[in-house]
Amino acid sequence: MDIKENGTTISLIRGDITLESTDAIVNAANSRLAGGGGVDGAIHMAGGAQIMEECRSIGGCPTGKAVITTAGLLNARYVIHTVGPIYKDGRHNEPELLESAYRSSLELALEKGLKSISFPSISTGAYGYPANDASIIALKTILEFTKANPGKLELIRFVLFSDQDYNTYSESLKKLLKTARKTA
Ligand code: AR6
Repeated sequence: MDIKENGTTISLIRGDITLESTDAIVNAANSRLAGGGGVDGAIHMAGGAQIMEECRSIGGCPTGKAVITTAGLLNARYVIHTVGPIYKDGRHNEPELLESAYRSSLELALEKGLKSISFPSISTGAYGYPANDASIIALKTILEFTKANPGKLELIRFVLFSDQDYNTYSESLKKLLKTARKTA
């Protein structure tokens, strides 16, 4: 599914983020930048040791923030490592921290002058964030960002690892666009 909002193409695809050739891919990291399973494990595995070396020298990243490294052997130029919240019950600042993880990643991409970026579904694997709630936050943050920074990023891709996640994000995007059109 592809849409264009405020000069930015937003694409939802089902796939593996390590195969992306956007300027940056985003990693759902932990605050020690120590590597792990899920998308983090896949990125370090495919990207080689260079990425971990840079993560070690950066040292860590607070939840809701983002840091950047080169992308080693990957097709992308950079990896933006962000740390989403561990979901408890939704009343421990999880929505704000998840929004902040997406926003910090987008801001870092702008600071670096990048034009395209690919996101995974941050926090919805090992960190347990319900995918439906997370998808609304993710997409809303991106739509707001394109409104505040029209045309600055040419392409924002969501690379969803399962059909179920792809369907969840597609439904959420349709819902958000409907609401936006009504209130416009
Ligand atoms: N491409 C795209 N999406 C993927 C890929 C891939 N290659 N592999 C997994 N996913 P998770 P989190 C999806 O657990 O919840 C790590 O150990 C996956 O299906 O990777 O933010 C870190 O070190 C799910 O939908 O990230 C942290 O400790 C989504 O990516 C912790 O897990 C996110 O799942 C972070 O947990």
